[in-house]
Amino acid sequence: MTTPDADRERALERGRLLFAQPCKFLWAADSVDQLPPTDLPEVAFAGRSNVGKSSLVNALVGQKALANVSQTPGRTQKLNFYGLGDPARLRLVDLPGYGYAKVSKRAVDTWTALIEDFLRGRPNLQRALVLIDVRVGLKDSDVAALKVLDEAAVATRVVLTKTDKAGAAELAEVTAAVARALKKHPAAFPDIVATSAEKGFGIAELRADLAELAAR
Ligand SMILES: Nc1nc2c(ncn2[C@@H]2O[C@H](COP(=O)(O)OP(=O)(O)OP(=O)(O)O)[C@@H](O)[C@H]2O)c(=O)[nH]1
Ligand SMILES: [Mg+2]
Repeated sequence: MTTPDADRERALERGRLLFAQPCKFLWAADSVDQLPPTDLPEVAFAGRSNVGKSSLVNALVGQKALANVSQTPGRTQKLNFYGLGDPARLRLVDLPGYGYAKVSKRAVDTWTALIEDFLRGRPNLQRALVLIDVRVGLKDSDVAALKVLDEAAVATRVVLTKTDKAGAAELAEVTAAVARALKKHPAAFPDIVATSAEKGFGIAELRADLAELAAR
């Protein structure tokens, strides 16, 4: 008989093994006409500019500089596709940030439309991760993204980022507030993953979660 602990250990091990495989940059798209084929399961990293999407991709795959990271919001300007595994079994899609960026409003509007089109119309999108900075909390632009994902019925995991910057009380408060808001979003799982790309918190759990989606 297996115990829940043994199941959890096995899931963590599957995650560790998958993310220990090579991960390579495949493709960057700045329009939905340029997307790669839909032959592999994909996970999208969505969230406001500067929330830590590219940093989380790097932490998951254990590479420092696969995805471009910057202090200036608006670093990632295209949909960047990475292939995990050799041969690839899962694609990670690092999206531009929505909500705000230190670029023109027109650029933000163009990216927002691109991100929404992608999230709505990608048949092999198995999971969206919506990242929320623990020091910023849930904003209107996040709620708008969660609504798009509800409408498209994309299974969504909310991930808190930069939790190394928050104390335990703040983390618990933000987690509870976000969990309350998620009750209105049927596509979102109720469980929230707290992460720090910097300190490695929550990375093993998230790897285990995503390993469930990889092609066999
Ligand atoms: N303290 C801390 N800082 C982080 C963490 N993750 C990311 N950062 C910092 O946050 C800033 C933005 O990180 P990015 O990964 O570029 O964020 P992004 O969401 O990809 O940003 P855009 O591509 O501009 O939308 C950088 O200065 C990172 O070093 C974390 O876990 N802890
Ligand atoms: Mg980025």
